[in-house]
Amino acid sequence: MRRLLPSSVAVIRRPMARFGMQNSAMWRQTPKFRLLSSFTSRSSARHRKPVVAVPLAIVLLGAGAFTYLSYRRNYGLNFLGRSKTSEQLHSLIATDLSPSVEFYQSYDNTQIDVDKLPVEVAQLTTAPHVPPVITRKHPVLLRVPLQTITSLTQVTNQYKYEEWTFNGTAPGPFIRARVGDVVELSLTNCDITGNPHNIDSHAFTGPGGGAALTTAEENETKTGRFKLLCPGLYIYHCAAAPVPVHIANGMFGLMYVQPADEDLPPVDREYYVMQSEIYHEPPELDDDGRPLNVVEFSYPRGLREEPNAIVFNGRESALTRDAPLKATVGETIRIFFGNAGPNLTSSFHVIGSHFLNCYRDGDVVSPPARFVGTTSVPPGGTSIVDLKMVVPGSYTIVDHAIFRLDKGAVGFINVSGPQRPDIYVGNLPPQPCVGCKLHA
Ligand SMILES: [Cu+2]
Repeated sequence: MRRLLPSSVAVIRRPMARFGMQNSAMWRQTPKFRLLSSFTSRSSARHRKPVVAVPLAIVLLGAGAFTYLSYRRNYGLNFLGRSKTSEQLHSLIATDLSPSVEFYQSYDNTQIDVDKLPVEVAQLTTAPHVPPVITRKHPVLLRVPLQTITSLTQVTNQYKYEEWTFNGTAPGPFIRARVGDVVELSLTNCDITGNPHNIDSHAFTGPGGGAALTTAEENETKTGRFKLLCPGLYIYHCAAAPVPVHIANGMFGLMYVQPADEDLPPVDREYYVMQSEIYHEPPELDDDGRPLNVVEFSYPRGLREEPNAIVFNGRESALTRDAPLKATVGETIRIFFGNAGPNLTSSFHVIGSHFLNCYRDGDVVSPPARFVGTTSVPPGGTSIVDLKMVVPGSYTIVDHAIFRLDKGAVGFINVSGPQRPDIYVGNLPPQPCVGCKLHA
């Protein structure tokens, strides 16, 4: 009979014998058996103690109910199992994600008497400088006078190029305004080539971004008024035909529309940096057969998207030899960055630093991204980035599509101040690599 017993029973009987329990009746009286059988044996239900089973059931039921209710709430269902209405969901989205959108949308419903607004003339700056923060809390009629002028500029270390410009520089002036302002933009065409010009500002609301109202022939002035409804950093450019030629020749700049309530958190310095491409033909030869140092626009290269040069602030050495950006250890700097293109997306990056705040796409209403390394800025797009300069030295501004550094896409931020060996140190002094364009 014992031989027929399952091996598990035999296993139980061996310890029973060891503890002097010669039969199963004795074993069933032990607390250990009662505990084990409360989980495993239906026949021993009369011995089960509620001390263990009831709390366990409560915990399991509670966990199940919590999971179920969380699921319903996440999928927009109330506690009775009914779906929230679309209005309720819309209200939730508007409240949770974008509290300022409705506020700014109210601007287009508010009629104002423009002639009763205080009048100001915009303070315009050339890159890399930015006008001071606007501190007033009321809208104004903001006069922005622009002129179109040609300018023969040393765009690369090798060549000069006749740029078409707003106010004499490419990029054109930085325009700073505030939501609710009415920009009165007057465009005077002083271009002796006879080309018409205009303004398409991405900050303006209406057909063509203002182009149709501002197209000015040679020696003509056109004026338009544009109420600023949306905060953010926007590019403006000429949109006279053929548009790609006018942009490629240098007719672009940045307009920053400050939020109505208050501007971004203050920083120690603000800079204006704009990326663009230059497309040119090979130089013509002079009477002695030597190549000229002046080149002209190449439509075929523009069409093929093969720029000869990719530059910051209009020319190859704008932020290197001519005028690197400056900062001191401990300062936070803000770069208002725009990409005029006309063709290439920029992978904007500052070597050795991070974008503490990155207001992607120039969006100053949403919370910024934090500690970003590289941000993507398409042609016609912008980004605002804040950097805290912690360690002294030279920091390199690049388009991280890194072959482009050989086409001129390099700039520097020179940071002065005491060393920080606790953060950045080597066993030998720093030694830039020979011939390197990235490290000054
Ligand atoms: Cu133009």
